[in-house]
This record gives sequence, C-alpha cells and structure tokens, in this order.
Amino acid sequence: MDLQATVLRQLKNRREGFSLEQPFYIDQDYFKLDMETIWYRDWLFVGHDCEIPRAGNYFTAQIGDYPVVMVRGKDQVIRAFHNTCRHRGHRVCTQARGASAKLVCPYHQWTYDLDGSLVFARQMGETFDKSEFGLKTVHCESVAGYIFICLANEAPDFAPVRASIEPYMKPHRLWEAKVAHQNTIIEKGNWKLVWENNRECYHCAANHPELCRTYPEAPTATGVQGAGDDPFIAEHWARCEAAGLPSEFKMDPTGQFRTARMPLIQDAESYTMSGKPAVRKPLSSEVPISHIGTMLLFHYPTTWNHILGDHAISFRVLPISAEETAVTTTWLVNKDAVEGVDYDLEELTHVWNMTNDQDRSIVEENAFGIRSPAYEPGPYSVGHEGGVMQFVEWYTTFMINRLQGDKARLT
Ligand code: 3BY
Ligand code: FES
Ligand code: FE
Repeated sequence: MDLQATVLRQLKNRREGFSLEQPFYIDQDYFKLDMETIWYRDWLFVGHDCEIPRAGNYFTAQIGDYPVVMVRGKDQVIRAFHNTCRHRGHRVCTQARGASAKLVCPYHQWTYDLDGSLVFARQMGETFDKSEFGLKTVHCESVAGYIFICLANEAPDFAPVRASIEPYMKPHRLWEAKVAHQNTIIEKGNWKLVWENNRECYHCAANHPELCRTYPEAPTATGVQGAGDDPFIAEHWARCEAAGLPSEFKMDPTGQFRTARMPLIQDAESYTMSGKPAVRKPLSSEVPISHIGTMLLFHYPTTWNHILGDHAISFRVLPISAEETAVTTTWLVNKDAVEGVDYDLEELTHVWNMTNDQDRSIVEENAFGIRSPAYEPGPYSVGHEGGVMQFVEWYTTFMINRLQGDKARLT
C-alpha cells in the first residue's frame, strides 16, 4: 500500500482533539514524508543576522539530508547556498561557523566568491566554464534580524511572514544585537513531540520550577485564545501598544505563525530567578517602557521565541531522525553589553538551560511511552492544551493539502 495514501487516510480519519497515531512519532518512512512535505518545501528559521555581522562571516546548518551555508556578502546581503561543492560534492564549509574572504573547498580548493560564484578551479582545462559551476542557491530572506531559508525550487510567498513579523519585531532591533550564548541539545524524540510539549503549559507547574517564577502557567499565555477575558493581558497590550510596541495576539489564517506580547508574572521583567533584568543595558533603544513582558513569536516548524526588555531568546528546531531532534537556543543581548560587567552569563542562561533540560527529559519519556505497542492516541485538555491542538491541526491540514496537491499534479 502506498505510504502517502495511508498517511492521508490516517490524517483525514484522525480523532480530533487526540494525539497522533504511533507511526507519526516513530516511523522512518513517516519521518521521510514529513521532511519531503514540510521541511524541504517551506520556510525555515536558521539563525540571526547578528550571528554573521561582517562580510565573509558564515554559519552552516544541516536540514535533513541538506547541508546549507548562510553567508554575508561584501554587499552586506545575506545569502544561503547548498553546502556541496560543484566539483565532486565535498562540503565546502565544514565548520559550524567561520569568517573567510572566499569560500574554499578543502578537497581540491575550488574557490567561491561570497555570492556563490566559482572564481577559481585549478587546472580544469581551457574549455572549462566557471560560470556553470557556482554554488547552488537556497532561497533566503532576512526579516527583523531573523534569517529564513527555503530549500524548494519554488518557495512559498514569504510576504505574509514578513508582514506579520516585521512590525512586532522591529522595535527590538535584533539584527544589531549580540549573541551572548548559544547551545544545541539533542532531544531523543520526534520533532512533533518537541512542538507538542512546547505548545502547552499544562506540564509547567510540576516540571519547571525556575520558569514558573516568572512565566505564567495560564493557558492564555501559551495557548491560542489570545487575551481571553483576562483584563491583565488586555491592559498589558494597551500599555505596550500606546508605547508603540505592537502587542495584540495575531495569528496567520493558516495557523503557521503568530505573534503576541504577554505579561510575565507580577513585576517580573526577565527570565531570571529574581525576575529582575539579567542585563543592565536594555536590548533596544527603541523600547521606551519597562515591564514589557515577553514577545512570543512562533513559526512552524522551526521556531519559538521570547523577546524581553533586556534580552531575547530564540529556539530553533531541526529534526535529525524520526526519533531525534536538535534544539538550538540563542541568547541575544544589546551589542554593547559586556559579559561580567553588564550581565552574568550564568544568571542570563540559567532559567532556560534548566527549562530546556526539563523539556528534553519530558520529550524523551514521552517518546519512550509512545514506542509501546500499548500506546494509543489520547485526549488533549481543551482548557490547557489548545495550543497543542492547534499545532496538530496545522500539521494535519498542511500535510493533507500538500499530499493532495501532489496527487492532483501526478494524475
Ligand atoms: O517556550 C515556551 O513558551 C513554552 C510555553 C510554556 C512552556 N514552554 C516552555
Ligand atoms: Fe570541492 Fe573537489 S570536491 S574542490
Ligand atoms: Fe516545558
């Protein structure tokens, strides 16, 4: 039986409000289908402009089977390329990041300009035409300090993403921030389990003592109902919007991305144990007030974010296999903030390092239980897990639309 037809049937007959069936979380072929249908075709957040502040700075990423490299050109434009040499395919950039006037393949030193064009290939004969062998480009867009790429030949329209993210993110000036810290953890669970766990705070009180000092566990903060009837959130939005900071909950009609500025608990300003700012210099000079809470930005399938007054934290999800996912966390601060003077790195990173580790353990135990032949889809809490239901709904609809579209094209 053809896999696509099976998956389509399972998704269409899915019991609404329930978790997915087992193979969606553990099966290699289902994973491959996720990669081909979502990851190789849609926009993915890969990193920040400020990770490559100067011409020749680059960083690499592995998206399923595709090694890619993002590089800032002499014209300051950020471009993305397939990181596979046009000679015999060696990875051109073998490090996680670096700086170089040209990109030189270590195998036989074919040399590419920062715009991807091949400028040097030793002794390839008179008739060799360098212009035919530039690095293959990957669609690349930078918005308010966030770099998105798309591996498809034809990328979906990026304009709606830009229009939604830009006004919310711009006041925070993240394109000129500084990376204070970055780490990557591997969670032994399917990428959808990482997301499902992230999309609810039903688990927070019992699992995240550090985060719960400042982040509200109420579903209004994490879910998709916006302010609900919470006057505290409505007041927060009114105050922030009056100060020129777009804040109201806004979700794209497809459900793929959304923004909202949520208040933290009581007087908390930052994700520290005390709730006080971890960084003495505010993140952005364009934010005129304090106590702005956390700007939440979600874009499926790669990123969730918290932007605070004193720092920002981005999270990048990249699947490794059916049961392994890499989560990269980046802490951004004002570019002039000095470690040890304006902030203490341990204080800045403590809460989310703890929270990430707790979430990793949850995801891994969840994956363990799902591997059991006794597992069957279970019901989400409507009150607390609306965000998870929305994620699964997005996944299901997206897969059905794409798989049906592909079928229509083939017949
Ligand atoms: O990163 C987050 O925002 C989510 C929300 C609640 C739990 N989790 C850590
Ligand atoms: Fe890159 Fe030979 S494979 S130079
Ligand atoms: Fe959590």
